[in-house]
Amino acid sequence: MRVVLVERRLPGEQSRLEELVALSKTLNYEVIGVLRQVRKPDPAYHIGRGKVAELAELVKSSGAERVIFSNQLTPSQAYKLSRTVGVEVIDRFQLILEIFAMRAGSPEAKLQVEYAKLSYELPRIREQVRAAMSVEQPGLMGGGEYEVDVYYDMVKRKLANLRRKLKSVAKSREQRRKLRHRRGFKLVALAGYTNSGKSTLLNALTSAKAEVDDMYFTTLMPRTRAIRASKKILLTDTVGFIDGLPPWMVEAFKATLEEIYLADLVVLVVDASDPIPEILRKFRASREVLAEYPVRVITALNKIDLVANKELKRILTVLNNLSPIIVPISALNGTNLKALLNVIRTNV
Ligand SMILES: Nc1nc2c(ncn2[C@@H]2O[C@H](COP(=O)(O)OP(=O)(O)O)[C@@H](O)[C@H]2O)c(=O)[nH]1
Ligand SMILES: [Mg+2]
Repeated sequence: MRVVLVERRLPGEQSRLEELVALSKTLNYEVIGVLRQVRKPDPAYHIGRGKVAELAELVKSSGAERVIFSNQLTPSQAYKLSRTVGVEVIDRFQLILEIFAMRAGSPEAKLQVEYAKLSYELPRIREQVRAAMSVEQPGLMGGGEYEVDVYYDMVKRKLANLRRKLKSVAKSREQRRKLRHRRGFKLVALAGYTNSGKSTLLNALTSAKAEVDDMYFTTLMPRTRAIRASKKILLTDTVGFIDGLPPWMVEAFKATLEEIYLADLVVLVVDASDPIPEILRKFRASREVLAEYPVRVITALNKIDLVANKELKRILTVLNNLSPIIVPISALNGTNLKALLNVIRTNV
């Protein structure tokens, strides 16, 4: 899908566009245009009217099928924007929810993501139905209110239903873990921030043909493959860590990390090309998430092809104080992957 990204910032505010590009790529979207504006949010369109016109023009000329805002949009802003621009307009949170939906493997994860999605979309749906009704019946104040309420109630019932189902599936998690252990496979999960190189590393350590010949794993964890060196060690990709998730999204995020709960070992992939303070911040945040799981963690310091030797030494010195096992690698160039495999083998 071809998409245009938009970001509005206050003067001095940090940009999140780089992350938005990485998130879009996770969904295989093709970013064909980017618009930026520095200003306070406009109540009606979030960006200024001139910028809206520019956006509409860009969408038209580029044939973009979707617009993704880096900022959170109110339901009415999203509705007005998509009416003016002519294609669907979503925000960062909806994009992340789509990634979660793609990544959700277990029944629990699927339900959690659906629940978060519906909760977020409920006010948006209300806005759309209401606007559609008032267009059909101009001048009729409060027209369509009844239909809006019927629809709203239906979604709410669906949410209540999902809550009930969630309670019952949570129990089966422990059973799945036990079942997996009895099969004699070892499971290694790749964790880390979006764009750190998890998928690249998965591809480097496994061959595309080595799909796991076991229905249990292929249905529960679609991105799980046997590593080349050993058929009994399975490697699985997980959803990337993302900064600044709102509280209502946290359950859905955790549910999509199910593989980590099931894993015997986690390889935390860290992007060495980030500035050192950023490496440290992400490393600490990742360890905090992982601390909730009863699983051993080793660190793969990735993209070392992008840093000078001296810089690499500094990073290793800093991280060595925080993590006992760190393996510097380049997933892209295949550097030091044998060493990583050895460390994996001795730690599963
Ligand atoms: N230079 C360099 N780039 C890498 C390396 N590993 C991954 N990348 C690039 O980093 C980007 C994100 O990689 P990806 O595997 O999709 O990250 P994920 O979001 O963690 O799955 C891609 O453009 C990769 O080509 C590496 O070792 N060196
Ligand atoms: Mg990936």
